[in-house]
Amino acid sequence: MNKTVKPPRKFSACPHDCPSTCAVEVELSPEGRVKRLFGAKDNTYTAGVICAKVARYAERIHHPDRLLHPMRRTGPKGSGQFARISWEEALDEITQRFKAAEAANGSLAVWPYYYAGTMGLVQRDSINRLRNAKGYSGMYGTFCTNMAWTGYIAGTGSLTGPDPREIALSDFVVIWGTNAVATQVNVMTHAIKARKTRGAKIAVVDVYRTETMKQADIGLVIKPGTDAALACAVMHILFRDGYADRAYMARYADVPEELEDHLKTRGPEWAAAITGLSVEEIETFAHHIGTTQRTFFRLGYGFTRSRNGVVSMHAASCIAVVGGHYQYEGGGAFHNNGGIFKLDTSMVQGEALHDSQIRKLDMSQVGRILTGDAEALMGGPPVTAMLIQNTNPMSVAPEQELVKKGFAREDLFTVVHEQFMTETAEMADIVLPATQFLEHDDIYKAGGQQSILFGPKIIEAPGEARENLYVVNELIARLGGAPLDSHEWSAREHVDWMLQASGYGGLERLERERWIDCQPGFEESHYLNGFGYPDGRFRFKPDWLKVPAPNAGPMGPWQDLPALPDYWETPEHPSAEEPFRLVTAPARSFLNSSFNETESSLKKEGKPVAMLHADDAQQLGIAQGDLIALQNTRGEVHLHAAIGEHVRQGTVVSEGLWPNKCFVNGNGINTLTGADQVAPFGGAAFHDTRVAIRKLSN
Ligand SMILES: Nc1nc2c(c(=O)[nH]1)N[C@H]1C(S)=C(S)[C@@H](COP(=O)(O)OP(=O)(O)OC[C@H]3O[C@@H](n4cnc5c(=O)[nH]c(N)nc54)[C@H](O)[C@@H]3O)O[C@H]1N2
Ligand SMILES: Nc1nc2c(c(=O)[nH]1)N[C@H]1C(S)=C(S)[C@@H](COP(=O)(O)OP(=O)(O)OC[C@H]3O[C@@H](n4cnc5c(=O)[nH]c(N)nc54)[C@H](O)[C@@H]3O)O[C@H]1N2
Ligand code: SF4
Ligand SMILES: [Mo]
Repeated sequence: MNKTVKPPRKFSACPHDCPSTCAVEVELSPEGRVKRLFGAKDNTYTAGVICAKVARYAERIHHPDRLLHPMRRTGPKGSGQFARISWEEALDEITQRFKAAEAANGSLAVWPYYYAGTMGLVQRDSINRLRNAKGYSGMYGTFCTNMAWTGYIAGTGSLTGPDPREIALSDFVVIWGTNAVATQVNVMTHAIKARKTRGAKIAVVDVYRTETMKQADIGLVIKPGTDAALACAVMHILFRDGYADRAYMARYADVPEELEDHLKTRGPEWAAAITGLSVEEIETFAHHIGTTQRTFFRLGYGFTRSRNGVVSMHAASCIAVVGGHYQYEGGGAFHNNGGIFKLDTSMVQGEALHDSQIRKLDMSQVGRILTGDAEALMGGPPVTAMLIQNTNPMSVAPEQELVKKGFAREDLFTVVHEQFMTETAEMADIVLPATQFLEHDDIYKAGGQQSILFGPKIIEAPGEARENLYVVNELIARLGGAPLDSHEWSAREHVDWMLQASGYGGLERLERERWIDCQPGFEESHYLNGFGYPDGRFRFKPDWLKVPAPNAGPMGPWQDLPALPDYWETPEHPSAEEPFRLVTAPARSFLNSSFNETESSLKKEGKPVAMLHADDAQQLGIAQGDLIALQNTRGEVHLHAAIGEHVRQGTVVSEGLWPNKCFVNGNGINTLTGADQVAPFGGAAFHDTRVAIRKLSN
């Protein structure tokens, strides 16, 4: 029999905004088309596993709807009417319009806007070099990480922690506020390994019965935003029943006695009333934690997307200190490894040209900003020109009614550099076609694991699609930005410089080795040499405004933050008029708004629905599949009801992000979410929305 020779696989890294940052292998056809993607077996975190949507990447990269040419709007804003133009024409027009915007209202009138559609450090962050070279308005990136990072760093003093691969060496894996099966599948790989090899138990804390919870031994479905109450009760029990590690706390924590005293009134009965759990559920969970040295808390983002999310994250992270779990292999609390890499991105971002006096506009408040809200504009000039890369604010940003109004402004000149005709691109004056990750070079650093990875250009881009770096470099040249050596570097030159400057050798090494494992040793990872604060002590009682997390100054009602871990009732607590709490959790087959253009993902997800508890549905006279309205002061969204026992009474969950046009009234789910800044350093509370529900029709 003839053995078919398989073509060698190419190596890359998944560029998407996902904590896993998988090391991937790419199978190409003899004609050089992408066939299928695989997880690299020899990367010890990826361990041969990637999610289904990225395995099917051929569908996204060879999609017939890829943008292929620059285009200029010919009809009204949002009409979808565009005519093809050349790159030269497009860049000339952008140059002229940005110059005009600057002449009329100063350089702050131009607002480069981006997020993490690609996590590549060159293609994602170069736009900041344009900003810095021209003195354009700054952007405060608040979509995602603010509450989670601030809450975690509040305790530990650094964004590091136990090696995430140690989940496989744990005896009790607590997956808290993350739907790992959908959002970061590799957590499950290691958790299931712990179960198979060590008989580990898995617990999941969420607000509905997710696919992750279905795989757990202990599933705790709590009321949204009540995680800190659960955490307090768990710590109360650890102190009460002799499981608290007092010797450890005496050495490693700030105020253990004060915490113990404070928690005396925060027992399981108190927490049961707040969380909706039974006292028994809380006792059982705490008992497992207390009796298992190797308890690994994998703390996600989901439970921090609330107005009290910082407090929830901090409270959950405190448990591993009270129980002393951080000392043990396979134990402790991990959220993100962002602090271990220390990659120097100053040349990519043009940091030498940065002016710290320039306003930093809150990206989540894009709706308020574009509709002229003076506070959101920080008292400065209006925004009249934008360059948007790697993000789709017409779908993903809160307060959509304002976002739509803003982007419809005739006096706003919008450039969107995109892979697809997203709902944001539809609002543009100029649309530019972008490459996908296998069509350009870039470097990636993981958040949920420990590698730096290289993703080389493997195939040619379709049509005239060009990388983000090209657009940035061309615009700086044409607009006459302040000079910097790196303005003309290629992506490979940037990556090489970054690696050299950060002590990782150069690109040649990374290309040869495919990834660099940056996990510090056991003692450092487990904070055995002390936590990240100067005195080495974990903070049960953080000085909130001094938490060493990325921030743009105090925001939101920070004065009201509790001093010690506590339940902090959120301002948008359900009321008589708006009695439900809406959680807008991620869909398994979409990644934010990415993949909602691929057939297979759309087919798997079906249509947008609101999951309701059967008793709530009955009270409202709503039957399975009925068309319903979710409504609050921000707007109204029409979608179908999915009734079951997987959510609690009072909670409604809608998985997304669906394109706005998939909703019956054309209003996407972010019509309902708010852009008020969460204390103490801002962020958007996507899972914390009060709504009323009414039936529209069968
Ligand atoms: N398939 C898929 N993967 C993704 C994404 C996606 O959209 N789809 N998004 C990517 C991005 S940008 C990010 S940041 C990560 C985020 O990944 P995660 O850390 O998983 O965070 P979320 O996706 O926001 O929400 C996770 C879970 O939090 C739950 N949750 C909401 N409110 C609460 C609460 O108050 N308490 C508790 N205990 N749980 C709560 C939600 O029900 C949801 O199941 O995932 C990435 N991966
Ligand atoms: N209701 C609700 N809203 C949410 C969330 C939620 O849980 N619920 N999650 C929030 C979170 S955590 C996040 S991170 C945001 C993310 O929201 P977005 O920032 O919009 O993220 P994506 O949808 O991943 O990517 C946006 C776009 O980037 C484009 N893109 C990818 N790579 C490149 C590239 O190399 N060049 C260019 N020019 N474009 C590229 C993709 O085609 C895609 O259209 O959404 C937030 N919005
Ligand atoms: S799990 Fe996350 S990092 Fe891995 S392939 Fe899927 S989207 Fe990419
Ligand atoms: Mo995110």
